[in-house]
Amino acid sequence: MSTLQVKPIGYALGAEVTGVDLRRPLEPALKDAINDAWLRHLVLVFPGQDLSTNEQIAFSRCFGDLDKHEFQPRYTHPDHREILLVTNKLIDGKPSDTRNTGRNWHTDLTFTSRPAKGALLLCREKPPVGGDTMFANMYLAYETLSQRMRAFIDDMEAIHDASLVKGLEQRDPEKVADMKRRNPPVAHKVVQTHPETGRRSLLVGQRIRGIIGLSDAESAALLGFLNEHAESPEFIYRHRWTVNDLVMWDNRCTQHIALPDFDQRQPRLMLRCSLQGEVTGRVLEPAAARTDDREALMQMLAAVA
Ligand SMILES: O=C(O)CCC(=O)C(=O)O
Ligand SMILES: [Fe+2]
Repeated sequence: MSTLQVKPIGYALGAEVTGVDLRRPLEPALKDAINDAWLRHLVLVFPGQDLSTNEQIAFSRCFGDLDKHEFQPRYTHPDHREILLVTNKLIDGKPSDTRNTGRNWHTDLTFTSRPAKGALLLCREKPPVGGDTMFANMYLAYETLSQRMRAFIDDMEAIHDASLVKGLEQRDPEKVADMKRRNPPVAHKVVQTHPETGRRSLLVGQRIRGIIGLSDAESAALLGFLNEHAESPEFIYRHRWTVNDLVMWDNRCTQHIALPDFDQRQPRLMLRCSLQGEVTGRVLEPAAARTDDREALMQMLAAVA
């Protein structure tokens, strides 16, 4: 316990945590210290953690119930539903469908009514260069907006849509259809309040179809501004992976993007546990999921708003 060290590694967010062996059960005081550091730094990096899948699952469970990944059940570890495989390696002789996971700025599982509380991603194999992941602090993104803008967006709801996940066209169409069927569009508040810290943050990203109650043009302009603001370099920590880094992010106040800046022939293998979050969104009419006609969709949404 006394050896736990937390060292900031980014200006906006991110800290490296050393002096702890995550293979061993955590004492309550150590767990609390890690949780406090997590709430303060939003992204924790634990280097040199050579964890088995069971050990990763056990450590992750210290921070909440684990998602069984029902939103996309076909991408999990064959023996552990709690582990999502994010990899470009061949699976059953075919290119993995998760090889392009996270290629646009997003907060995990906002295309469900229950976005993740957090996630713990373990790097097992990585290309010699590139394949970094960037994280952005969404408290700062919110707090640096003008008071007028904050008041303007306060009650707004955005429509998050699984079909806007980048790179779906490169995946198995049948699995994509299944994922879309399971995940009709969902409305989430643009401004979220963190259940533990009470701080407000911005929930935007590139998986949003529009803002309820605004015209297409208004929606596009506002989302364009908010996304550009949220992606400002001063809010970002960029993680350059080393094998056996475990990175744990608070998904309630951050967004992230996995960069494709590496040789795709080089293996990259990441194992993810997702912490189950609270229900913060409302599922929209199933009919909304079926139409591609934007005008009809907006009318339908206006009717339910
Ligand atoms: O592969 C990565 O670096 C992150 C992918 C991602 O978005 C995720 O696992 O949630
Ligand atoms: Fe993600």
